[in-house]
Amino acid sequence: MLYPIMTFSRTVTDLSGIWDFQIDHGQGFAQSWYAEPLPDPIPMPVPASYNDLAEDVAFRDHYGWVFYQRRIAVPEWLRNSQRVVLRCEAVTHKAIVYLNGVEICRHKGGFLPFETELNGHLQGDDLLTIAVDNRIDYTTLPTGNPENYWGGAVRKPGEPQTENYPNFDFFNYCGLTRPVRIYTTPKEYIEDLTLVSELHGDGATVRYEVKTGGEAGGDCLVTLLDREGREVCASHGLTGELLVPKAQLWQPLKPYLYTVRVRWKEDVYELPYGIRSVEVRGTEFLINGRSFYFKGYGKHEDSFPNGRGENLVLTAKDFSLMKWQGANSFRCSHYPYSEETLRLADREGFVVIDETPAVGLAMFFGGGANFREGGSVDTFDPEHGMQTFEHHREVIRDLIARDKNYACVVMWNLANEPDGKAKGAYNYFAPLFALARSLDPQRRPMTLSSVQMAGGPDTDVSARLSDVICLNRYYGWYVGGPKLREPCERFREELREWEALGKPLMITEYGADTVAGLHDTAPVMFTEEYQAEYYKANNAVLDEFPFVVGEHVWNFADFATSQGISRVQGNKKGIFTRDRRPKLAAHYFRERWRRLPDFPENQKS
Ligand code: GCB
Repeated sequence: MLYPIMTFSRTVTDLSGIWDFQIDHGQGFAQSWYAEPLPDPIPMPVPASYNDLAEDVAFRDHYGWVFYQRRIAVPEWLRNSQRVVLRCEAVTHKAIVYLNGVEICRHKGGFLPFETELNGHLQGDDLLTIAVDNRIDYTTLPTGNPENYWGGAVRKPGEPQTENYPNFDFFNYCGLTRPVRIYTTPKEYIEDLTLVSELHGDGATVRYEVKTGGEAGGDCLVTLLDREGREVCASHGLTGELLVPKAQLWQPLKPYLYTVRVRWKEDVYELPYGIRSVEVRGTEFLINGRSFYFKGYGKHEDSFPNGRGENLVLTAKDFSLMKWQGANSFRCSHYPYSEETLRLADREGFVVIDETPAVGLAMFFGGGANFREGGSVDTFDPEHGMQTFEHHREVIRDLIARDKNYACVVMWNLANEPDGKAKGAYNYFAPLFALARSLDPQRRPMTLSSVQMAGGPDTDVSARLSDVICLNRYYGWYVGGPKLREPCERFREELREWEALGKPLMITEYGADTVAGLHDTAPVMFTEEYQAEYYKANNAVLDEFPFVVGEHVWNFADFATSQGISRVQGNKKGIFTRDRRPKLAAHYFRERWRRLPDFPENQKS
């Protein structure tokens, strides 16, 4: 799926700005709000989550439908000569799109784009309405269990959930969270482009495949341009190879991006593209044949008051802070991030673990799919398990379709903290790993992030399926805090067990809640001192094991969550505050990561 850009043959109109908005308390569809101007709208910026943009708890926590609306006009000459496409980058979680009162498409999945052609529907001055539903259940990812949730009000068993209290540890921000755009292409157009490179000696071969929409035939010219825009090599045909005699590689923090330019009939598309290789060999994670060590973070798309609304200023600041610290990577926890973030990561050389929104797949978190004994995909009843599974397949397809060409993406993470030790977990995940492996043209490593309760290599399904073992571990916080020495001894013992498996392992989460400004001479829990000591103790263990290929701290910054007795206006495990001020541990990691090489060749300390 190609990101919309302007080229010699394409236009893009960004519909970002102030839209009309109205919360639906149950009458919106009955009164056909999508057919007429909304009865009582308020102004609402797009892109943004709406939740924090009114001073009202009921508004913030609304659970159900809302309506967004604006007028659009596409010039007649453009409508007649080009294919006009409406593209929503992310609508959380379900969307129904109407033009002049007529439904033109619907979509499920709050973190990946969808698009629809407008040509047959446009009249010249058109009313665009997008109805958005933020409710989650067994058919969505994240999943939600409508009868159960984490925190919140007291409800009798069987009563439907009416509040925005999901079963995962981030606020269920929603709305038109990323841009809505109209882009145009020639009627016959380049639909998709797939790129795979292979390194040999100083050179590389870039295999490509172009998919087109329209009548077959016509010459396709694919050109590789260097950073200065000079042609390096070219090839004809919808599939082919570009031979690069002296390839400049995309390296972590030292990225080189070529441009791949495709011309087919009237259409032109250009894609920034980094040449690099990724491979797991033994217990090493190799990038361009060299053993790589992940230093960085699990993050969130979260800011005030944007919520999960795309915030490029913040993304740029986050990248700057990570560079300041010597971080080289991050994980798109717990859902696919904005494509602008990946494009920037490609440009800046940040290494990315790309994740599906499959979080909450565990009943002990009040979640959806649970894998009961008996070896079948199962929840409370089999129907629900299959619903989750089906949608999981869809998001894997859509995620890889969107992100397959990014050099920064080096690994796919298929789920966060599922119930990995339940017997049904293997039957649930094995087909998903197989699907992802068959879909990724670059054959990247696959993983999932394991919850502590899934146990060690004997019980955790990840041991059998993942190429890299990714552990979320809280030794010295949820496990054993406020002690550090004894829990870290258990951490050491656990790592010894995993070491015997012979696969590389990285920590995808470890952390301690820390209220910025709380200090003490004795490092007590929640102080900045405790957070720093926690990481020193855990890192000392990691440093003993050469098969550990990375450390991702939980979390880069404090972030909003549902309310609950263990959350103080959100999750405070950030190394930075929500407004990006460093806590004590930020300086500790700066010292550590600037010292640890990106390619350590087995000498970490
Ligand atoms: C986890 C989850 C993450 C939470 C974190 C925490 O294991 O993966 O979503 O935010 O723990 O802070 O409890």
